[in-house]
Parts: sequence; C-alpha cells; structure tokens
Amino acid sequence: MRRIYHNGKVCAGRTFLGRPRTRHRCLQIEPDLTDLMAMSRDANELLWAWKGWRDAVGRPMRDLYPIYVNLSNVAAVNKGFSNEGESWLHRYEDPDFIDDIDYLWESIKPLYLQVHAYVRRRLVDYYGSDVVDLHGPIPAHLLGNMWAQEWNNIYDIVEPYPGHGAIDVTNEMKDLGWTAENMFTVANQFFTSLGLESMPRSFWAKSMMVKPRNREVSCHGSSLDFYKNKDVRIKMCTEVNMQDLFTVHHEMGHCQYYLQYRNQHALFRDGANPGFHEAVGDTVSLSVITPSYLNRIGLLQQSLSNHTESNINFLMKLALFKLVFLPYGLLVDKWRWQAFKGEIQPNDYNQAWWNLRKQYQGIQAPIPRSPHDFDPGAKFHVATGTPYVRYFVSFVIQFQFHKALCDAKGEQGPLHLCNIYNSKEAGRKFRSMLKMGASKPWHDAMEVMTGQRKMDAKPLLEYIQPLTEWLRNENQGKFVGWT
Ligand code: X8Z
Ligand code: ZN
Repeated sequence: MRRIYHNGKVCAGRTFLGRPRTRHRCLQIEPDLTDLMAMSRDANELLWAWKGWRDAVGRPMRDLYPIYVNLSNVAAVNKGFSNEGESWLHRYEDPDFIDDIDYLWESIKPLYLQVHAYVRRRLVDYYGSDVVDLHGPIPAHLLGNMWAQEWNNIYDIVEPYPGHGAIDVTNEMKDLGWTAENMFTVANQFFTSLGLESMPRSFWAKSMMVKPRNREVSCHGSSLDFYKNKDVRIKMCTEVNMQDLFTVHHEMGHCQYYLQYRNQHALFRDGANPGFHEAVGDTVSLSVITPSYLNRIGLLQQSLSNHTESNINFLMKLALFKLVFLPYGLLVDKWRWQAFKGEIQPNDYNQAWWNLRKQYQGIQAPIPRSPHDFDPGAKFHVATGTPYVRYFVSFVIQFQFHKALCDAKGEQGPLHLCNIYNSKEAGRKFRSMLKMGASKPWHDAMEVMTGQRKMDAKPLLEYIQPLTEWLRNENQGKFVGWT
C-alpha cells in the first residue's frame, strides 16, 4: 500500500475534457497535485485531479486493506489487545479518551457549522448552484486541498474584507529569494531564541530539505530520531511558500522534542502522547504567523492594523487552516477503529467513509462512489498505517500551549497577536515539559505546561472569538448545517 501511494501518479489521456491533451507529464501528489488542488479554480480540472488520484492509489488498495486489517489485528491480539485500534488508543493511557475527544468536538462544532455555512455560500457565489448546493454538504474537490482537510488555500474566494490585507507572505519569500535552507535556519532561530536546542551539525548535513532530482522519494514531510547522540533529521520536499514555512517548523518541533528528551531512559524517549509530539512545532507556528513576527523576519512591511476588518481576515484564514481541520482529524481514525473492530466490512468500507465525511465535515464526494473505490487509501496515513487522531489532539492542545506560553511571557493582548519569540520565560516552561518525554502520564506533562490536567477547547475558542461573533452576524437568517 505504501508503494502504491508513493508511486501514484495522475496522467492525462490523449484528450482531456474532450479537448486535445495539454498536459504532457504525469502529476505526482507533491508538489504537482497539491499545487493544482490549491490553485486551480476550474471545477472540471479539480474534479479530474480529485478522481485521478483516487483511481490511481485508492482503488488498487481496496483488496489489500482487509488483509492489512486482519494482520494488524493478529499482531495486536498477540500483544494483549482486542484489536489494532485498541493498541493505538493505549498510547493515550486514559479510558475516557474517546469520550473526551467527542466532548471537545461537540464544543467546537457550533463554530465549525458557522464557518461551513459561510464558506458554502461563498462557493455557491463562485461556482454556481449547479456545482454547490446551498443546503447540502460541500463537494470535496472545491476546498483547495486533495482531502478537504484544510481550506486555507481558498481564502481568496471567501475573504471577508477584500483589500484589508490577508497575510500571505509567499510572494515576499519568493521575491526575496528565500531557499529551503533559509526556512530551516529561521525555524532553528525561533527555537534558540526561546533558549531551546539548536539543531546539531549532523542535522544540517544529513537532512533531506529539497526534493532530489536524481531519484524518487517519499515527499510527505517527516522527522526521524536515530536514538544515537544528537542524530535527528528531517525529510521534506520543501517548496518556498508560507505553508511549507509552517511545515518546516512542524517537523523541527519533532526534532526539538527528540533532543529535549534524549537523556531519558530509552522507553521514555517519546512524546507524552502522540498529540504532544505533533503540537510542538505548531505551537511555535502560532507565533510565526503573527504580523509582528513576520515583520521581524522581513516578510511583512505593515503590521496588522487594529482595524476590525484586518483582524477578521486574519482569523478567517486561521480558521480555514486550524478549525476546519478538526472534524477530519477525528473521522480518519473513527473510520479505522470501526474497521479494526469489524464493525464495518470491506464491502461497506467506502460508504462508511463517506458517511463519516458527511456527518463530521459536511462534505460529499463530487461524483458517485462505488464499493470498488477505496477513498480512505488516498490519504498518506491510511496507506502507511500511521494513526491520525494525534492531529486532532494536537490542533486542540497547541492553543492551550500557546496560551500558557503567552501567559509565561506576560503577554496582555489578544491571543492571536501573541508572539513568544525571544521569551526565555516561555522557553523555560516549554523545556520543562519537553524534557519529560514519556516518563510521566501525559496529564502530568499537561499540568507542567498549562497548570491543568485535561485537554481543553477553550483557548482555541478564545483565540477565534472575534470571528465567532462576526460569523453569527453574517449567517443570521441563513441556512446553517446540511440536509
Ligand atoms: O502528516 C503531517 C505532518 C507530518 S507528521 C506533515 N500532518 C498531517 C497531514 O498532513 O495530514 C500535519 C498536519 C496533519
Ligand atoms: Zn508531525
């Protein structure tokens, strides 16, 4: 399945949409298809890429996945679990974990519904009501991302106040001649400004920062701990744009955690839980996206004025990136837990997937699907057997971490403008949690960092609060939800 995913390509036939073919090469997922999904505004072209990717990698996995499920379950049972899903959940060391994440989602859902309704209306305006139904789930190919997991790439379509600034520094990065290496250096400087570790010499020598020309590689960003001295590395096909600037910080966050807990016993050289590991770099990114920081590194001239309009624009983009991800972050493993438990059978795998996509995200397949399709397999983490609920956890707790570090710094202003760069107090707090690794239950690590022992959606909701009010007003009298 891994090989199918990594070798997957979408090639145009002799004709494309009835016209002679204009594409001469086959497209890979990174960067070609990712860029196409982000930038194309032609619904037919988007559908071509969306369907092509699922035909190329989902379908061929359909008959392999049940074998994988059975084998994983055999291994899990041998380890003393009832199935593989139980074995994954064991990492969270908490019998209430599922109830807790369901509760978190319920408290975030009302706001998600508002964003969903607003985005859908703007898509109807853009593509027309024959493409998007004003009362239905949103077709999955129009949201700027192959999996409709983050929608920030269609910010231009949904921008609340055109002309009031949207922070996208991609053009500035390109104009100033930034390289992948610059992006890594800037990320490293952020961590060291907090008094945390600098990436060691071997990191710079042995990481793969750009896509090599002479061989095929797996481009999905990842980080590695070689458990030997300070040998930690990143493997990434970095492109010079704002999204990848965040991904560089994300991956370096993993490496920072490896370095911080390297003196623990081998058994404890791990995250407090997998969601903590995913949250380290993203917590830093919440400062990196602030106008004050982007200004400091020369990527933004003006600072965010205190006009409501520019703050709403900023928060809309943030919501499309972080809030919108949450239902997806939850449903991927909801689906796999059901598959591992045998609650869904191979013939129903795809239908069950789309039921969850509709239930949680309010999106639908743009064309009819059949039991021969296997759309979950079109996602890297499903093809490679990587658990996913960690990202849901991360996208909630990174706001708790951000708030705690802003408090440590002594910031008074709104959370979305807080930038912890250079704060040694914030760094000390961060380090005291990171160096614990997995030596204590994650609730203890959470307490060290935030003073409380539970996951909590309040900091995320507090961060987005000004947008929440704006959306309620904007959606007044309009249809919210989907039929
Ligand atoms: O897979 C990743 C990271 C590597 S751990 C790039 N992420 C998830 C995804 O791409 O689906 C980060 C956000 C969610
Ligand atoms: Zn990660």
